This record gives sequence, structure tokens and C-alpha cells, in this order.
Amino acid sequence: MKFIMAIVQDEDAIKLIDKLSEHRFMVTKMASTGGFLRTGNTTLICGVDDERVEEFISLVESNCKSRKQITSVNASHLSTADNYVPYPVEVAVGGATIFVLDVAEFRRV
Ligand code: 2BA
Repeated sequence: MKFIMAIVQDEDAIKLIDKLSEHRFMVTKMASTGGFLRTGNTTLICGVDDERVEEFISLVESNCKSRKQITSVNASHLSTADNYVPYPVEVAVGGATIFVLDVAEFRRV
């Protein structure tokens, strides 16, 4: 068994969870926040049988879009201690960031 952690955009989360459930994957949804954009995203954690990992990943791939977001960063070369100069940068977020870990033991009690 593998432990999969998939970080997805909030906009994709509900549809993806519906699809995963349809395919009989067990999913736990957690609210999370991206460290770079400091905006909300969704982390799904799932225990998946080894032979179904690729099926899981292709469902994530087909239900999570890449989107562009604008964020402000500090232009340090233009800023002084009391003069913050933000400038906009565009970043591409997603489809999804997926971690697949080996499970040493899985029990339901
Ligand atoms: P955020 O940290 O808010 O990052 C949002 C997007 O900003 C990233 O999209 C990436 O395109 C860009 N980005 C992140 N850190 C950057 C940096 N230091 N400099 C320039 N651009 C940067 P994604 O790569 O699709 O990541 C989406 C979300 O997935 C991230 O949200 C974070 O919550 C999570 N994530 C991605 N890689 C991760 C990792 N190696 N470990 C833990 N979480 C990760």
C-alpha cells in the first residue's frame, strides 16, 4: 500500500473527490495553505493499493487544471526600510503536487 498526498487547488477539489469516490478510493480532505502564495489550497490524503497508484494519479491529472495567478513580491533593490515596493509576478499553479510514500503498516481498529 502507498500513502498519497495530493495538493490541489480548491477549485478542483470537489470534482476530484467525487471522481475518486466513484472509483472507490478512500479520501480525506484537509484545508491547507500554500507557503508561497499564502492562499488556500486542498490537501488530499489517501491510502491506495500499489496496483492502483497509476489509476489514482491519472484521475488527479485529468481533473486538476493549471491556472495562472498574480502575486506581489517585494522589489528589494527599490525598497528602503520604510518604503515597500511590491511588483506583480505571474505564477502557474497546479495541476497538482503529488507525494507517494510507502506504508509500513495500515490498520483499522
Ligand atoms: P504555493 O506554495 O502557494 O505555490 C504556488 C505556486 O507558486 C507554485 O505552484 C509555483 O508555481 C510557485 N512557487 C512556489 N514556490 C515558489 C518560489 N519559491 N519561487 C517562485 N515560484 C514559486 P505549484 O508548484 O503547482 O504548487 C502548488 C502548491 O503545492 C504550493 O502552493 C504548495 O502548497 C504545494 N507544493 C508544491 N510543491 C511543494 C513541495 N515540494 N513541498 C510541499 N508543498 C508543495
